Amino acid sequence: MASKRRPSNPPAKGDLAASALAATEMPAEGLPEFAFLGRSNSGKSSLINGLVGSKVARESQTPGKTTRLHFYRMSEWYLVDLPGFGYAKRSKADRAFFGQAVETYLTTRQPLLGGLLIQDCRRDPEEEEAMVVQWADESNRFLVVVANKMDKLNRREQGERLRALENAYGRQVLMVSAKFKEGLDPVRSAIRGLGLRLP
Ligand SMILES: Nc1nc2c(ncn2[C@@H]2O[C@H](COP(=O)(O)OP(=O)(O)OP(=O)(O)O)[C@@H](O)[C@H]2O)c(=O)[nH]1
Ligand SMILES: [Mg+2]
Repeated sequence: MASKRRPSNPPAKGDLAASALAATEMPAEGLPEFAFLGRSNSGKSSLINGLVGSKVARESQTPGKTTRLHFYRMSEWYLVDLPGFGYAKRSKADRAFFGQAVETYLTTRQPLLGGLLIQDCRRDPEEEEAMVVQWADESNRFLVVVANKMDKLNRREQGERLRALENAYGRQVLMVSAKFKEGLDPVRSAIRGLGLRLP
């Protein structure tokens, strides 16, 4: 019978390499990392799956499901799915802890090149999104801003929301539908521009 064991060196693209809260649980090889940030339910995991081309990240039916930092092994880098911020139903103590794990990761993690901030295109950026932009500016890290769920709007509304969001962020915003895999090429190009290979 064929062995079910997959070769572990190197792991297949998109393999979950670590599910971590503390730095000691994170990959230690020092490979570049690129993080997906955004409010809970904004579509981080769905976008990751769309970009990687297979179902690697777990998509939630219940918001706030991604509670740890998930490290997915890509070719010579790690894609990091972060717990969503702004999820109100969790206890205060938990929220502080998850918030703390993400904050420590963002501010101290050496191999972190930058991130992708994803938000629902129907919403305006709020304090959390502003904090992510500030983090990227202050720590000199690359940031791509993505507005997801464009399939919820008609073409005219899409144009209006794109203008409003680019105005609010003062930078380029990429409109996508993670669900229908629309608008993903510019997102891929931005990530590849960092020298990170995608399938
Ligand atoms: N209509 C539509 N729904 C989407 C899209 N992207 C994601 N969703 C839905 O939104 C919900 C949340 O998606 P996830 O990818 O799990 O969101 P997440 O940001 O990873 O959420 P957390 O892990 O809880 O932080 C799921 O029900 C998805 O099916 C999209 O482009 N269009
Ligand atoms: Mg998720």
